[in-house]
Amino acid sequence: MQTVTQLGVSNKLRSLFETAANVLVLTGAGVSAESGVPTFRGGGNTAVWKGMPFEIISSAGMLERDLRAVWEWFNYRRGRLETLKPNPAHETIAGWQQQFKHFTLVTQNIDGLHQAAGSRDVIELHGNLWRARCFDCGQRHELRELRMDHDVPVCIDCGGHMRPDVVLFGEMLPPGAFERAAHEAENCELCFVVGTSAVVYPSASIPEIARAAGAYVVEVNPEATPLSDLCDEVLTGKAGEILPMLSEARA
Ligand code: BV8
Repeated sequence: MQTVTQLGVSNKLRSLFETAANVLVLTGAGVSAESGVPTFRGGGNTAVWKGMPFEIISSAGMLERDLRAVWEWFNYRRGRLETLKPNPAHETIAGWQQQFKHFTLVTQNIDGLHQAAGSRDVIELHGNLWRARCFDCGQRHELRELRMDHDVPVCIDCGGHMRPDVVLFGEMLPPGAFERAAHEAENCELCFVVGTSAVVYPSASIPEIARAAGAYVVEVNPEATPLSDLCDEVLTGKAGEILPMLSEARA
């Protein structure tokens, strides 16, 4: 594993960045940190809501226990996101979609900032907090379109109560999302892992799959993670600074 500061990248990565035809990027909360979105772990951040740790308030059990509290938690987060914009990391990744012959963006984030930066066909492993899903008929609707019943959105199609269209702890990922991401990871030459603490599974296994299939895996993070030792190269620093620098190196 080569560890280089954010002042330079290895010749191997520089040349791969020039020639790669199949690239995959996996992002986590760190890619949105410079947009002002709080991360969940690391850097002294431990997301807590009314005394409940993040892994509790964002768990499947809470839906039965207190659906209104879950909606209060997600409404609070959406409120904080309303004014936030994509940062240079999101924008650079959106540009890579046109730059490489075959490009896949897989995100653990639910904030929608990759799409706001112009990324298309994003594989959202953990859903999206701007959408709701009906408990009864399963329909998904943009939250902005829905009326509320005692703080809980009501399905336009069947009138049933809805939940955030987000994967909570203890829940399966959206059907096909992980499988598609794993397939792309098995076929990519170059895999970037940007802004994730790599502790949440099965998402954190995507770079492991890429590495096992022979991809060159590059981590972009100010801190070391459990994944760092598996990576071929670690670029230590902020995504909003390193990713544009990488693109300039190619230009
Ligand atoms: C599953 C949506 C199968 C919600 C999230 C018991 C029962 C069931 C399952 C489990 C169990 N015990 C463990 C599990 C597995 C569990 C898991 O992995 N738990 C962990 C905590 C150990 N996984 C699951 O439950 C998954 N489902 O396993 O299904 C199953 C089902 C039933 C029964 C058995 C098995 C579902 C996981 C999805 C949970 N939902 N989010 C919400 O947001 O409210 S996960 C949550 O963590 C977010 O999505 C987030 O994206 C994700 C990962 O976190 P990161 O993105 O990495 O963010 P983090 O803050 O941790 O790190 C930020 C990083 O950025 C840091 O490294 C930091 O240094 C860096 N950084 C900071 N600034 C910058 C930067 N990097 C670059 N630039 C910067 N400027």
